[in-house]
Amino acid sequence: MGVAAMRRPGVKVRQLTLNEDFDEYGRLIQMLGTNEQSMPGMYGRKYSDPTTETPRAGAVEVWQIANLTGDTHPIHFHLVNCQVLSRQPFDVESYNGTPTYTGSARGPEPTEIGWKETVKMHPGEVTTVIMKFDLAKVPFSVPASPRTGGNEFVWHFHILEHEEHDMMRPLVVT
Ligand SMILES: [Cu+2]
Repeated sequence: MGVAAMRRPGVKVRQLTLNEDFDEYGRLIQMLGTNEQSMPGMYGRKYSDPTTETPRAGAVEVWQIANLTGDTHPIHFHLVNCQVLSRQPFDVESYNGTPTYTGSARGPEPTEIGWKETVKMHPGEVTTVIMKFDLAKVPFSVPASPRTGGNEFVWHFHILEHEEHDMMRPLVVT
């Protein structure tokens, strides 16, 4: 897989975000989101909010994840391994759901060529990854998630403090 696959008809491209806000106690809270506002001026969504990432089983998808926060976040995808296609700087201040790029894209670092479970996403950059959502073949039937009704996994920040508060979203393969 690579950049050519990204342009192939049928490869869904999702625009996603890493977000920072304050919770009701004034504590810093980190959230994942899409490029559609969840509330005026906010893109972050809670883990318990309705699922937005629902790839079809067997589908190849490209996720372009804009980091709107001030930190680098290691983002882990359950079920799939991915490949890093690129990282590209954008203007965080003017982000309105579509990034305005401020420089050219660069490929993965030499140490991260190949399959990745967790990918570093730097502040002020859109990190683009590609992955194929094959369900595991198991010799038994797996019941649907009682919460989402699908094959529910997660994608999340891989440091516990942020993962639990609340940088984790369901990933439901349909
Ligand atoms: Cu994980």
